[in-house]
Amino acid sequence: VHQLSFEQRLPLIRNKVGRRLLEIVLKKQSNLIVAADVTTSQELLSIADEVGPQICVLKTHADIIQDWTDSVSEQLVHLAKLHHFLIFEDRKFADIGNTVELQLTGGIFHIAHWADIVNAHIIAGPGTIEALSRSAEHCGVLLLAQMSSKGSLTVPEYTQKALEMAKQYEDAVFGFISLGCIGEPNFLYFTPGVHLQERGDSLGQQYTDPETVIAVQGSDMAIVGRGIIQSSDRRKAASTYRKACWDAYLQRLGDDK
Ligand code: UP6
Repeated sequence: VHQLSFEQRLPLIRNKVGRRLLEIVLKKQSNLIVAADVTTSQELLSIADEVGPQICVLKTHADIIQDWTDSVSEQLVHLAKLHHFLIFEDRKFADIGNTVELQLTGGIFHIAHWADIVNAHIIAGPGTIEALSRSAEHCGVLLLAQMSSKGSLTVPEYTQKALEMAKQYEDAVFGFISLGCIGEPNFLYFTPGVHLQERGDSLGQQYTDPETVIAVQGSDMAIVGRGIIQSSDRRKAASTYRKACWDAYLQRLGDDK
């Protein structure tokens, strides 16, 4: 668990997008990421507008949007600029490098055109990251080192391999999807499966509260989906989660901060 502040860690981050993210985090005092898991562009854009002021990153799954067009990404980028957040397409790339390159740039999503952050499994080896790192000038990469779901195969040796691979691609990779802090302070740790009320769902998701994830397990960014998305007042829920996540970060630094 790192007690260095985000200010202290900012210059340690090699990837440009990672540093930009920390600037936003510090400015907005928000280490909250909302997972906008909805199926229409209208819902996606209205969530981005509603929770935008409270978040540092909006996480998307473009492939669950039933009416995706380039215009959706254009409007999303507009809202990201307006509310000052980054866009993270949670595509979880996992194929050989050549296919990943096509998936990143082609299809109907053109992810490389609008995503600030993408992520990848390490199962296929470094070629996956190599393909993503070619766009690293304007895109940062996160590696999946652990998962929140029950029965995940990310055993400690696997998590270690993710760390080793990240170090080889530090210009592109600036952090991990993990359950907490798993390595050095020059990487950032993003944790999904965060909820203030629930303990899980019927399909193996396992939830932890923001305080445990950030103050105890040492994660940096909390990714919250249904905890906010299913709330009747998303603005208020986002504000509650933002405060809980930021307080947990301050708690980790020590109360004298
Ligand atoms: N996600 C996880 N666990 C992981 C990796 N990614 O839940 O290990 C993603 C899911 C979803 C979000 O794809 O978009 O984080 C969690 O949503 P929830 O808060 O509604 O469960």
